[in-house]
Amino acid sequence: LQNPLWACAALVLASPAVADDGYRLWLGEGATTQARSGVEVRGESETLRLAADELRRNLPALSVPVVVARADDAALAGLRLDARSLGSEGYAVRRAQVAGREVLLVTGSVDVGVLYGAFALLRHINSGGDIANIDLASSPQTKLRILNHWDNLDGVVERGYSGQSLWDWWVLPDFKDPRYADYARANASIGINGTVLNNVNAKADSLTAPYIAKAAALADVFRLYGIRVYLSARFSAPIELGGLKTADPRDPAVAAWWKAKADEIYRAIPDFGGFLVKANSEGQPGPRDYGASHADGANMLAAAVKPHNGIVMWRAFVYADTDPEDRAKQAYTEFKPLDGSFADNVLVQVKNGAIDFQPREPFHPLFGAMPRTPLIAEFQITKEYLGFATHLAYLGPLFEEVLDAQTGVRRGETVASVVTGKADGHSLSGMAGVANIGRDRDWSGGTFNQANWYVFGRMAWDPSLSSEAIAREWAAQTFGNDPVVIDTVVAMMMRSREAVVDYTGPLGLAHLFATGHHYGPGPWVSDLARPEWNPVYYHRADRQGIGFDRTRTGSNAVAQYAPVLARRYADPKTTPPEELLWFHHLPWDYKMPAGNTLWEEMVRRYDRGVAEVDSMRSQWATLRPRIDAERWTKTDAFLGVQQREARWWRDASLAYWMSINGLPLPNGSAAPQ
Ligand code: GCW
Repeated sequence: LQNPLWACAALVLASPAVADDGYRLWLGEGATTQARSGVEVRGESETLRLAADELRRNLPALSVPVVVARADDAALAGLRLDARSLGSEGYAVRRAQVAGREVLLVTGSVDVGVLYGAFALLRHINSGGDIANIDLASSPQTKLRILNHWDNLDGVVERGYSGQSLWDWWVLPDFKDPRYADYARANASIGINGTVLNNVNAKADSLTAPYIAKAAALADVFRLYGIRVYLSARFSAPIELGGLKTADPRDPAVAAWWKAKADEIYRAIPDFGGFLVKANSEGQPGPRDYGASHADGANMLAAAVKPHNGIVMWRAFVYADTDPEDRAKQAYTEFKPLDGSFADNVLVQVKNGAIDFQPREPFHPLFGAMPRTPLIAEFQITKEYLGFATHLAYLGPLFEEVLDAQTGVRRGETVASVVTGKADGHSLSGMAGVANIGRDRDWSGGTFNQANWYVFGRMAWDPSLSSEAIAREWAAQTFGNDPVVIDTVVAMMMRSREAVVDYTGPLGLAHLFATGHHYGPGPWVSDLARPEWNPVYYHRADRQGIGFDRTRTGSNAVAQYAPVLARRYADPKTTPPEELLWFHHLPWDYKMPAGNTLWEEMVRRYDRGVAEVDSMRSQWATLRPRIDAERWTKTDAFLGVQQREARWWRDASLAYWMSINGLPLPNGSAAPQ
């Protein structure tokens, strides 16, 4: 071992895995040294070829040949595959006799379904599955599985924590970065089929000819992976670009301008998906500026894209600085009466909760309240309120909690059943996720953030999948099939979001963040011009108590839920502790079910959150010999940041609460006295 070469070799042998900079995401090692399986493609299609290439590159040697074909291929006629039972984009992977040979068949009703099948097979193998009795079949439960990029045309990503925008507008459309295909491939591997390229805080420029050409270049790359391009539309564009005096949706000249604009876009992008609109919210223009309704605005745009089979996703995230009503109530108040008045190619896009992507919110009361309108649920994958890219917070349990919530409208009706369209028989349905993707080498600013992109796609495909099962598949594909790594990583992930809730805002507290950037604690902030932007608006703490009274004695937001839930939320005794202070203003010495006081319980939870982060870091430390140095080190450093900042959150918050309630720290608290 004197020879430096030997020393090198010894180091390589000792290291658990090849260096991994995270670029390959969950798409695995991809470089096995075994002989490749024979993969045969039937049919001429770029997408089928991509599916076959994926398998050639990434499948280990198998005992049978693999056949990649669409379900309507003549050679599969004898198999009596029912294309309809595969669903419109579904797949099947199973052993079959094709042209007299025993093969492993990867099929789907359409080309992209076959590609989804190829990825399902890889997921199965990489999670330790075998092919002896393989029988995978699935079809998506929602029609639109769509990323929302809050990417500005200058490259800045609003609420993005992983670098500049992936879209290099400057050199598009001439240069198509090969990374765009990698992006599309990653999305296809989890079933995502749409992407809104630009920020909902939209600039009209994105609808000019040069930007349409750039979007078309991206669409050309994404199309092969089954991904459609959409654009956020600025409602006042007819004024800014068209020189009109108004953007009033009832003005025929305005409607004509949008129609011509839609036609222009469709000439460049024949399968353009449609528009996403943020109107009359946080300073964005909209139909309300002219006394027209949100339905008037949405329907006018819907008419423009209708001849091309386009859709409009119209956001319900509205609240006005002029409205003294509880912010949590405003979207419902505005949209519920419009149910039934939207065109059939409009979806109303509703955030998971009524305020704004907090670490925990009760589900949005609009779910279940607009049966005649397809609702698309909007989740935030980027962690604006959960510690940006550094804090580890797996969002699967958050998505799952919302999707599984009973609306109380009808027996068995859940948010998921509304979002899939099943509850009310809508064929349009979908889930939108605000992307956490940027130009960082590892795409999402850290390995565990990739899991949030992953779980969004998987749950949009099938909201009944469990967040834990998805965490397991992600971990196996990301780190390899070492059971110790998988068990440890999954255990860390599954408790991580609750830890963030505990140290930032336990018991249903919300919006306590430092204002503007939303990083770190700021429950004391009270000086912003708009009252509902100040944390004090949300917690309402005083010497006697804390919490937002949303019962009849307060804003009565509880009445926006179905009666069975409204009753439950009206009484602190029947409100889940996790949502207690969201709905109630309670005295500091309110008795909790366990017999301790509200104050004692709050402190206990802050401490619990801090302890959980300590435990995540020591669990991660045990994995050091089993994970490549590059990814291990970055996560370890991030967990160090999170340990420090969980304490910052707890200590600053408690010091502030104590300055209001005058109470001492309960015995046994780990917080500094
Ligand atoms: O969460 C808030 C963000 C804004 C965002 C807005 C929205 C795009 O702080 O940055 O704007 O929500 O969803 O429209």
